[in-house]
Amino acid sequence: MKKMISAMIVATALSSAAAHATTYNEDGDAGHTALTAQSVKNGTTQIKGALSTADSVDLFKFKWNGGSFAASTTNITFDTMLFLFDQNGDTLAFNDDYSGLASYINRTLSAGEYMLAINAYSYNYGGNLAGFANAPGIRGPNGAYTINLSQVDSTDVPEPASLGLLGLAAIGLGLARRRKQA
Ligand SMILES: [Ca+2]
Ligand SMILES: [Ca+2]
Repeated sequence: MKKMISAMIVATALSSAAAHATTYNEDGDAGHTALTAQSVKNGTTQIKGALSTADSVDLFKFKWNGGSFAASTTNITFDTMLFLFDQNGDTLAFNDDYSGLASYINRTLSAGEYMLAINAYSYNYGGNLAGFANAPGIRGPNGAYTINLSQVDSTDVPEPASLGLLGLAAIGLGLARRRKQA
């Protein structure tokens, strides 16, 4: 019974994520630090936003259950660059031009929380997230963008109905089983 309950929880979480693939629209203007990054919602496969002269970097947080992760820019009107950071702000992947001026990154990641940044060529980010602290106004012709990405697994602010499922999925089956025994 315990195993069945755990299996049902995982199956429900997975089917829920698959069925609700969605676009995350930048809320106002995403910042360029871990504190001002925007958390994309569960199941997000596409981010739509814009770079402005006021903040030339947009940063998004997401959780990942592990495995191959990919992100690419499309529908762009400027020369994009993509950065993938770990929780410490260290750069895991970077790409400027993969197809024309569009960017593409692909990296196998362990489970955890990551940050994805987009900006316009050719801002010198300084090798890690901290380099964005001095992000100046405009570094090229900014504008709207779309980022296609592997469906992210979770979010910092999930919907109430899915909070328990996501929490259990993140904690892992072991703890979930212990809770069921308690
Ligand atoms: Ca923005
Ligand atoms: Ca580019």
